[in-house]
Amino acid sequence: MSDALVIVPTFNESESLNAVLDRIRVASPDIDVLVVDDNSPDGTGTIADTYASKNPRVHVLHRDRKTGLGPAYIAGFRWAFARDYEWVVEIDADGSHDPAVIPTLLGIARGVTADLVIGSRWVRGGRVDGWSVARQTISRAGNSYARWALRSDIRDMTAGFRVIRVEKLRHLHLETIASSGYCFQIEIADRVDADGGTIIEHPITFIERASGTSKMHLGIVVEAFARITGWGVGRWFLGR
Ligand SMILES: Nc1nc2c(ncn2[C@@H]2O[C@H](COP(=O)(O)OP(=O)(O)OP(=O)(O)O)[C@@H](O)[C@H]2O)c(=O)[nH]1
Ligand SMILES: [Mg+2]
Repeated sequence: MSDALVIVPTFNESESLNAVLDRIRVASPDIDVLVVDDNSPDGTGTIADTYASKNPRVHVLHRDRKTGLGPAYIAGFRWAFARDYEWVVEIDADGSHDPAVIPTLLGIARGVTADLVIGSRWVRGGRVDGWSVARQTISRAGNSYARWALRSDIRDMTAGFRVIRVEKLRHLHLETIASSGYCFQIEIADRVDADGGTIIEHPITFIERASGTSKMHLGIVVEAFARITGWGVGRWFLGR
């Protein structure tokens, strides 16, 4: 068992999963991996099982149905809690995050015992490949709004490429997290911050997915906006 667990949430990622798992194994041969699949209709779960049957470090958690990124990650975190990992790594299955960067993010986390290391698009040196100016602007604007509403210093709160210290995760009262979409990432970062955690952003290049389809939809954006506004109002006006 390694001291870190890479968690890969999947929903309909049959075209990219094998390649991403291969790349994780090349970058970090000794690291454990958990695929969390929500009964993908395209057979991603079976692909993960086949991969795991040939690689003892790779595991698969099957969930009955798709309930969003947040619940999938929380299930993965609980799997990690039960096995005493020290670190979890979050990474997308669509090739947007380069697995070769995992050792760098983990090295930073271990070096200063950070609670959260974010692979960040929106710090100096970070960038996005393959997004229109409009999409970049929406992401930047969303992050600016979250930063302002939550009085945070984090530049990329929605980023999904991260290392989190398990001991800190255990403090975050995951049972009270209701965020479903990428708002989940904002909520985790905000809770680590509120808990006095050490947070470091490391610049990465995010690459637009080359295959498969995005799970992003308007409801996810609306959820993030509504929840951030609610938390912000609580903080600004009600002193919560
Ligand atoms: N298990 C599980 N995984 C999910 C769910 N929603 C998204 N994912 C996975 O989470 C990762 C991020 O989702 P994406 O659809 O790539 O979202 P995104 O990166 O914001 O958008 P695009 O890159 O444009 O597709 C991918 O690996 C998805 O397969 C879900 O409800 N359950
Ligand atoms: Mg993606």
